[in-house]
Amino acid sequence: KMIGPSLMCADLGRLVESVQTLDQGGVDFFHFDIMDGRFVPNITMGPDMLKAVRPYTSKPFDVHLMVEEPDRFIDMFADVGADMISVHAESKSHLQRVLQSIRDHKLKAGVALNPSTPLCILDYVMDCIDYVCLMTVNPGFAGQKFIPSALGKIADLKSKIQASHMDISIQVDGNISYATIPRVMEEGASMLVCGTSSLFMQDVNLELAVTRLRQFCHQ
Ligand code: S6P
Ligand code: MG
Repeated sequence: KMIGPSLMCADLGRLVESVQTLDQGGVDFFHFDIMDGRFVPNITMGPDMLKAVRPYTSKPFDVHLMVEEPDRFIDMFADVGADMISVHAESKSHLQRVLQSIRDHKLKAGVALNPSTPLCILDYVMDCIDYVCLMTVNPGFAGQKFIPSALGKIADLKSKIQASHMDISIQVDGNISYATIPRVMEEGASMLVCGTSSLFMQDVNLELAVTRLRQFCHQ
């Protein structure tokens, strides 16, 4: 199972230090939440942040674009060292076109789905994607509650992927905690985006938190 810290949940005043601790702690990728204040009612990180921390780890950078027009930002994030980019199916961009443009940059392409969005939206792009980011909360904020219907959706997505014979990973994002990890893993999730629920907790230091989480996920 792959662990990817959601860096918007880190102590941004000590971002480099946190990235180094997580890198040494053995995380598998870093998840960057990019928002435009339109697709979701919040604003977080931008390309300069990726650029600033890129020298401190060689782990893959996963960019989650929660923006209305993702096609406008692919070049921008490819240039600052993204390795994989997910775009929301609910955005205004032409989905197949933007996925192809991510792959044209030789990056892994993902589709992110809001909790209420049906899986059939993936029907005709299964051959264009490397991963699906299933939101298990509504996008926009850290610290929200897990939406229970997401569990059945992971299982349905797993069946869909098997039927397609494609090599597509299932990423889950939103309230991924010690309580929800065993359940999402059982349904077929292999990439866990970890935020305030499992890694960035007020009373646990980051080094300890990452060690514990890795042990838990790999036992
Ligand atoms: C939400 C964003 C996520 C969160 C993550 C936070 O808009 O896409 O990546 O940062 O879910 O984790 P938690 O444990 O606070 O829900
Ligand atoms: Mg995210």
